[in-house]
Amino acid sequence: MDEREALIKAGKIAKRIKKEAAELIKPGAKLYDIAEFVERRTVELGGKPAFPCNLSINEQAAHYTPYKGDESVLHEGDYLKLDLGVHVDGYIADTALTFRVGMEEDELMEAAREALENAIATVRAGVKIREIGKAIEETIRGKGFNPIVNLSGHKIERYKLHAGVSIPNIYRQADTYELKEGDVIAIEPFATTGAGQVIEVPPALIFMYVRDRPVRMAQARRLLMHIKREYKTLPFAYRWLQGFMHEGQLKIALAQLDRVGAIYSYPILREVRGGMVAQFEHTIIVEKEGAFVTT
Ligand SMILES: [Co+2]
Repeated sequence: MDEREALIKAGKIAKRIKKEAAELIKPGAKLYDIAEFVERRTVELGGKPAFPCNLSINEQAAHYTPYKGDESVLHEGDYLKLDLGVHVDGYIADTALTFRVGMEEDELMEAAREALENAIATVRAGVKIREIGKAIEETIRGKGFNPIVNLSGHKIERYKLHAGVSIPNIYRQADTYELKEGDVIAIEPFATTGAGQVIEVPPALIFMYVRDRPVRMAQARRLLMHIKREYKTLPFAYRWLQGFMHEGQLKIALAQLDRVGAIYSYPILREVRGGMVAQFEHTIIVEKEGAFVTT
């Protein structure tokens, strides 16, 4: 299977899971069950999770993933962002959509969805990425909402979810990177009723390996080896490690690995004024005359 085939396969799996997961999204559904379903289906359909299933609600923009013992449930009217990643041999599909639990799509969701459509319409080889930011910003502001300015899409490479280039959600003169044929990018506009910024809030439930670093604690060394082998350079969930060692030790080991810079932690991203947040995301292969949407 070549790169393009793997990207397309990962995208097809992600598309199918989005449809299947939609059936589970109703008042009273447990976030834990939805995340486990998404990740189990990823494997059953021939992929692997490229990152933990993110299920972020209302003012949370991203990076919530349930843990074992998590009793959180959906409530009618919640804005649920389902952000999922599938990889096939390291080739990644990253896609997200927003549900209004028990209700129809509203204008906030429409703003984010249309921003994504308009952004994709600008994509072809030779275009500067500020054109993407411009399309997103104009669409969202045109509908009376704010884009989240400190969140962005990203270039994707094999086993690298964020490969250096950020794909902006607003227009900035300085975003002059020119798209090349064959580039893989994720575009992910966020629209909010709030101020248009996110802040990090604890806890961190998602982590990623960065580099080998010396650590004192034997359990932390053992954990780091396990993480490298299982997840390579892709993000992983706290949930995936519950049961690998005693939970008290796991927390200490993760904190130690984070402190020495062996792993990154990703706290929850919350809209600064508590505004509601909607997000849509697709992964795209840049072509000479346009965009091939894999998801
Ligand atoms: Co993404």
